[in-house]
Order: sequence, then C-alpha cells, then structure tokens
Amino acid sequence: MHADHFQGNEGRSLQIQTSTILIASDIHIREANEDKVQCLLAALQQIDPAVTKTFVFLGDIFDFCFGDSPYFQNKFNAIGAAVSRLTTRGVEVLFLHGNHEFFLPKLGWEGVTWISSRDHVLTTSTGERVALTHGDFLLAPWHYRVYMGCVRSTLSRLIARQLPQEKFDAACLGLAAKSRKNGAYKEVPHRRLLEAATRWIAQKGCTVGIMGHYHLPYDYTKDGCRILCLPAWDTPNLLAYDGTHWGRISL
Ligand SMILES: [Mn+2]
Repeated sequence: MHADHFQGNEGRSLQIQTSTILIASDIHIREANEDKVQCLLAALQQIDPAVTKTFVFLGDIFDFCFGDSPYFQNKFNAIGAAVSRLTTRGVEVLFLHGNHEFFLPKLGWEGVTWISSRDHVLTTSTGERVALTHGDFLLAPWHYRVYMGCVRSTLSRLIARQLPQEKFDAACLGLAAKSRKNGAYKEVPHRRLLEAATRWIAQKGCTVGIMGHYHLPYDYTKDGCRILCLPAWDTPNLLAYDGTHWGRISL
C-alpha cells in the first residue's frame, strides 16, 4: 500500500455540531442492539439542525437488509425512527444503496431521500459539486453489473418475499461474514481504483468524490479531483464538511 494514496489524512478533525454535511458509510449493522447502533443513534442526537443541512448514508449501513419485508422493517425500526426524527427537524437525509442492501425505500422511513442510481451529486453552500457513490460499481466488471441488475429486479424481490425471513437473514449475514473472512476487501488495486474514481469525479463535473465500500481512508487528489473514502465502522467514524474543509470525526 502506497502512502500517497492516503495523502492529506493527517488533516483536521471536525465536530458533529459544527458540520454542515455529515456522511456515514459501511457501518455493517448485523443486529439492531449492537454497540455500533448505539453509537450511530448517539451521533444523530448530537446534530444541530441549525448547522447541519445534510446527512448522507453512503451504503452498507446494514450488513444485510431486504427492505420489502416486515421482518427487516421491524428489525431496524428504531434506527428508522431516529433517522425520520432528524428529517422532521429539518435535516435532509440521503441514503444510497450499498451492495449489502436491497429495496431499502420499502423500509418506509418517513422523510428520507432514497437514491437508487449508482451516484448522486450534492452541491455545498459554496457551490462546490460533490459526487457521492457507495463505490462497488467503480471497478465492477460487466457481469457484476448484470448480476446486480438481476438481484435488484422485481422478480428477485417477489421470490425473496416468499422465503422465511429470519433464515434468509441468517444465511445472508453468514455469507457476508464469510466473504469478509476470505479477504474480499483486502486485495484492492489502489492505483486502478483511484484512477477510476478520478475519472468518475471529472465525468460528474465535480471536484470532490466520496465513497465507501473499500473500507480504506483514502484521501487522494489528482488532476484537481479529490477522492475521499470512509473506513468501515470497526472504528466508528463520520466524514464531515464544515463549510470550508473536509475532515474525519471519530466517534
Ligand atoms: Mn460495500
């Protein structure tokens, strides 16, 4: 791993109360009562709606979630209530899908803006265009795109609904844990990934691009495009913007 890929990381750390944009990614919540959930709820509590305009969930907030099912709607009900409360206090909440999440809008969280496309452009108060994506599509081969298209189809949704949900949940959480153990996140071709990310940022007409998925704290600038990546919640963290600078908050 080359130190250059993480340039700028020694930069400032910000605070929740003084941030206009807050981003959480790759929490990988498995159970509703785990510590990471308490940590997230405590962070949401600290938000001052007079300061914070936007809160972004950048995908893989859940280690597995199939939104079109009363089982998952109930399982994550408390998180949904806290997030909806934030929107009623005037904070815009954006939620992008990760590769562990399916049909999330069906969770029915009031007030949340679900982004179903692969990426989204956010404009800061100073007019800076920020590209957001979970990140799994940046280096994806064509068959991954076809596979995801199938998994996210209406047919898959209707089949998934017929399964016994608790067993379905356990099986998918088992698969997620197994893929982590097999090191799915370890072999990252940094150079190729950062080049793809830089091209994506430029294509979107942005100067900053933010992603998760790779669980690595990239902070890399090339050709006027800055790519920031959030680590997973093995160490709970947010990415924040205070109106001038981007920085990390550790929770
Ligand atoms: Mn992911």
